Amino acid sequence: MARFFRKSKQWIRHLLGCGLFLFPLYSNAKALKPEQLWSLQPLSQTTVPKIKSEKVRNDIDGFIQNKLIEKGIAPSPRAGDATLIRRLYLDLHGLLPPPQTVKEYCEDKDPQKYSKLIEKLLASPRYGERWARHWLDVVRYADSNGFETNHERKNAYHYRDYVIRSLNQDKPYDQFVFEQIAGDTCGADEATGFLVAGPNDTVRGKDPLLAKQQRANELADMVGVTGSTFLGLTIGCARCHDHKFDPVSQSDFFSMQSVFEGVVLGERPINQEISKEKLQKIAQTEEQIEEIEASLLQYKPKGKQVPRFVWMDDQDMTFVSHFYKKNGHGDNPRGKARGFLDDPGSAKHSPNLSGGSYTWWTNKSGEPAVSYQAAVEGMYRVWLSWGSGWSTHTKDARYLLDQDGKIETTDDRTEIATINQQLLANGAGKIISKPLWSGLQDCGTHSFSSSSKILVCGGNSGGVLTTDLIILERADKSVPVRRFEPKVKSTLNEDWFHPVTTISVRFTIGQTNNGIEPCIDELGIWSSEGERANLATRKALIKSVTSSGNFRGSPKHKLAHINDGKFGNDHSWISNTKNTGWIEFTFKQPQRIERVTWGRDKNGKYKDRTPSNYYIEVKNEKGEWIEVASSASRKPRVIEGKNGSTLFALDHLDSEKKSIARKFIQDLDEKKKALDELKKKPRAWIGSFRQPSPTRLMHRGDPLSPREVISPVSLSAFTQRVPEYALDENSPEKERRKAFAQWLIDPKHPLTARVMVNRIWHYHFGRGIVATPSDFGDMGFRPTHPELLDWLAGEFISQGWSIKQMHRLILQSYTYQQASEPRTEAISIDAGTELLWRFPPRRLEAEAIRDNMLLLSGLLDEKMYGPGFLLFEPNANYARNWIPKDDVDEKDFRRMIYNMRIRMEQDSVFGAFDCPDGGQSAPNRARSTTPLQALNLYNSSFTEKIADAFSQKLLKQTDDSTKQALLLGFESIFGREPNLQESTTASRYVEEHGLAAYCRVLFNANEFLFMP
Ligand SMILES: [Ca+2]
Ligand SMILES: [Ca+2]
Ligand SMILES: [Ca+2]
Repeated sequence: MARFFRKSKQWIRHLLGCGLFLFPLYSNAKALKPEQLWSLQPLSQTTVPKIKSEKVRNDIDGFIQNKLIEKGIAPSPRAGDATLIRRLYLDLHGLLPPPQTVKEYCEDKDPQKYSKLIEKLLASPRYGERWARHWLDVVRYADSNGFETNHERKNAYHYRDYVIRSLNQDKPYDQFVFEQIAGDTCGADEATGFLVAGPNDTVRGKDPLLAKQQRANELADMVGVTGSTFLGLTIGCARCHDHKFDPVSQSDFFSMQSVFEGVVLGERPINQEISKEKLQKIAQTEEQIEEIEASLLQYKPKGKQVPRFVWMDDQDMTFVSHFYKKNGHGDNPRGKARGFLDDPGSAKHSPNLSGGSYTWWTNKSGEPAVSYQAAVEGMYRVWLSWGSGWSTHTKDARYLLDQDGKIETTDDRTEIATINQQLLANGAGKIISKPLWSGLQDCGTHSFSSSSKILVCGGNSGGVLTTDLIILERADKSVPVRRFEPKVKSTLNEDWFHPVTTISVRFTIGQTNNGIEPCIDELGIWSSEGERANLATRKALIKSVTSSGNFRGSPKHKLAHINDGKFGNDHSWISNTKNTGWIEFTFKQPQRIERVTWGRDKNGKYKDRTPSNYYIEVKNEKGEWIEVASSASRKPRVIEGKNGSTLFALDHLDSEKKSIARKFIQDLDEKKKALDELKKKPRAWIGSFRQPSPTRLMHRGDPLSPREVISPVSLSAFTQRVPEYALDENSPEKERRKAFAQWLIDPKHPLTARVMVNRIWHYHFGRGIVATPSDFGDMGFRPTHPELLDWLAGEFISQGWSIKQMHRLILQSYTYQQASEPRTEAISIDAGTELLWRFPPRRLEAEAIRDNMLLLSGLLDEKMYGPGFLLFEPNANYARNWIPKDDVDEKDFRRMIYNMRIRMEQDSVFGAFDCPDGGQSAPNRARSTTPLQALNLYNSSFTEKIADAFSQKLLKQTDDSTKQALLLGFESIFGREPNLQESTTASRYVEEHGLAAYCRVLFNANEFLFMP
């Protein structure tokens, strides 16, 4: 009775959890001192009890049977082969063994067959899928945010996959722990999904108090889960004041919070090595693109070509040929600095026009790597660009013009330039070890014939040669273009020209992107002197603004809006003629100007009506209009392809050829899109980090009552037990998590190993040596076998923290191999089977039931990893309203570990089987029995569908013999043949109700739902 009382007290205390509201009840209770709490003591050096018995297979049995002898209970007999193989399969894989495998195993005479089976099952990838589920329960993993909006997290799965992989490769547990706390510091970015796996309140009001509270809750979640997962301590209870029972102070809580203070929830690009398969796919796609571009060449316009500009990017195979294999591409980094991807350009240089990357080659001194053929006739100015930024690049790349384009004749070559490819155009910039675009360098005018080629040849120095955009500009004007511009944007465009003094400026439109009346929301004319201001909005300077005609009918569109300083559709001008129109500004006095800016809708909402073909003129002293800029000097617009794939019009082709060429262009578009996709870094819901300001203790846990600054130092209860860390309040964010993780995995740590071996034990036997796997504090249960727990923890550490080694140890014990049948005399002493006089049978989890139904019916899709499947209707509501799908199909037939877990929602069929929703850590699943379970399992459309498939499969395997099919069904699901009574009943049932109904009955049998 006393024992019962002590136990129930433990339970009640545990169930009530941390004791804030228990305070009055326990006002006299004092928290334990570190030396009083059993779990904080160093691992004891235990001697293994030696027992002479054939029922002892390894040291575990010594501990277990020693206790059984004390209580006067005999161990159970060893379970039969059929039971053992079923138990092992369900325990390690969560899947049933195939009936044939069961048969072979039972007939096998090899005395090593049991050990061999363990090895086989541990080596299978199904093992990681099964055991990852256990871990995900503990770390409260889910695929949605929870709270009011409960949006899905499409990219959380990277962490789930990390756990599966780690288990399958038997990653040492100390490493596994370290990576989840600080994986970003050691190439395991995705492991930090652990830190941010908890719920996330995305509704951030404008109230700063509320925001503080939300952030405090986030951090408390991280501290709490880290404490319970790895330490088995309810540290979260010390948020408001010192822990009521365990030696954890409030300052311990905030010290641990300071470790995580810089962790931010959200999605970010993941740093992951690109897999070999992916690299291969990239190379393959690039090759296909080159092939299509080669086929397209024949549709190019022929004859004498004298375009004003020719843009030849290094990756545009319309112009470029390779002499040997390229090494790869240098992708310009994101950023607005010179040479970076988003470099907007300046008065002195063009914006980034590289198309995002350059090509790089092994530098072969004097040898051509690439040729550019523009197929133009006459004098052209050559603008060169290349990839720069690295000290490995050659300092003297040579650019030659080969007149006849024939590589074997060399006396027709003239030198265009020798270029230092380490630096930007004209020797500007510095070597910063980033793949930059050089910008354009004017290399003078040269005479071209249609067969002429520009050869890019290796220099005498350096290991790398690069190629990028080359532009030819027809040399019929004395002044070259000041700046080249990207394609027209609907938002805002700039047109720069050499400074000019004028009294009038005219902007003339010849074409729009969709063939209707052009629209401009604001036109700016910028002075080249003084503060370089927009003169168009200075009404005092302007004599008149006129146009070709104005769109009528809407007050949103007026001529007066062209220079009212406001942007967007509501403040714009529209012409009254399709495709065309002009605007003319006249100043009172001549102005010196250098730039015009204009756009369709700076707000980005409207993209139609955008001028695609236009020119800008100024009036000279004689009253003549002179063109200063036009769409011609912009990067050529895409004429046919959407993805930048063609640079020539198809107007010269007949309709048949046009349609063939269009097909090529379409293919090219798709391939280019695919390539872009392949090159994208995947995004993941994992930890993001920033340097935090010092952490402060919050009085009563209230984020509005900050008190003293708290530094990241190790928890006080472990002083002198574990090597400590003590960082200062401003220490770098990463150092904090590294120090904490190192501290956690120190072999002297009394909790890390104890907690983990107990979890492993818990999942094998259905109950831990400590029955509260995430609470090793005073509120938790005491271990039933303390010496065994310490011995296992010691083995765990000395065997390199190998989880699989722990499985082997446990599975090889006689204790695990016992039969599970109840025995009256044993039950009278130990009804709960805590002393393990038998193997405790237990009901399977929701996941195992569903997976096995799919397996039996032949529908299970074994595809591993990647985005999960969703058992709810797609949903775009701001606050998601998750409605279970009526019908499931093939893509939902993967193992349930790949099911997207939505917080606060349950799967309509299997949720009833105590499936946690990731709202909080679930270290110990309930195993309830409710009528709803039977109802779902018998009547749901899922069961009907699966039972139907199961019966179809059975008939197929038995050549439509119902009699054979029902036997095979029985064997497949129960791993044994039916007895006479069972087979008679089954036959009668099938006759009356059909095979599919019989399969439904099988799915509802206890023998299927329980692990024996
Ligand atoms: Ca390029
Ligand atoms: Ca030649
Ligand atoms: Ca405007």
